[in-house]
Amino acid sequence: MSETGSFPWIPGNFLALPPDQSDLDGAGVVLIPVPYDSTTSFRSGAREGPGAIIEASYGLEDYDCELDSDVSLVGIHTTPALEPHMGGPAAMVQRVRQAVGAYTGKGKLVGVLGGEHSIATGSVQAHLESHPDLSVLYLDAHADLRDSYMGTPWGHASGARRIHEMCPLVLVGVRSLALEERDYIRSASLPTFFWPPPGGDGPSMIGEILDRLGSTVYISVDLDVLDPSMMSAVGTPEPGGMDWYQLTALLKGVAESRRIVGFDVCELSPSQGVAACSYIAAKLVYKLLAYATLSYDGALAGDGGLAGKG
Ligand SMILES: [Mn+2]
Repeated sequence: MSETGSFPWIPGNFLALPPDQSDLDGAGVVLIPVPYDSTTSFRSGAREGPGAIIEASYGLEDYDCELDSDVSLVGIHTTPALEPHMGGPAAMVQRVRQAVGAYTGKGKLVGVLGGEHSIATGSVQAHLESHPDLSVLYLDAHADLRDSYMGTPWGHASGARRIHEMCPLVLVGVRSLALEERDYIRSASLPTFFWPPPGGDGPSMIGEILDRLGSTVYISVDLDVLDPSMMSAVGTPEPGGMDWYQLTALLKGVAESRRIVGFDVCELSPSQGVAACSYIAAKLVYKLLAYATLSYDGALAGDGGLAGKG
């Protein structure tokens, strides 16, 4: 070891993993930080989200009690942060598509750390190139179904609309809606699970959501799907949201019967809430990454798989 290499440096990647667990070549998972919030309309600050998630992740345990597994052993490579494109929202969506596509094309499971939720559009576009049968589970307090907002069709208020134009989409957690969005949901018969779900949040709800998804799934999370009592650090905190176990039970349910091929976790705006929010967001990224990895590898069957740990 060189003289400088002997100091106890903290690796600047998700989970602060050593090189043998974070080098690109050996990694099963690639995380792409996208510090971008240029179309945010209420409280900005999501550009600080990816850095806060990565820093908070240093405090996470690699071993996961629920899964009885150290999922970081699959190898998690964190790329440098993607520079925002100041040419406008359309150019930024295109940039995200290219960056994500560079890694999905290598067969990596890619997760995007936002940033505002509009980046999901570019990430889904890239995943569709590798998985034409993709369907998207979109978790958000808002429907994001405006055809255009504040002069652009590529902003945070239109992400779900753009995605629905490309592939099947299921909305879950919605509790704030514009009239235009309600009309679109009705005319397009778009599967939408409002929150709280009228029939309860148990297995039947998860089953109904699964019925609307294909076999290959991309999961897009706006952290405002969680209740602001636990996730206040978001641009638009909507009361009456999911709790931790409702969200993770749904994600685990998807992983048990579908192949999760990619995801994003967006809208952490750390200065708008308590410091715990960054840790919760980092933990959610790790849970999602773990569920996705276990479903992606087809490791769900048998005692060693996710299904055996329920
Ligand atoms: Mn939202």
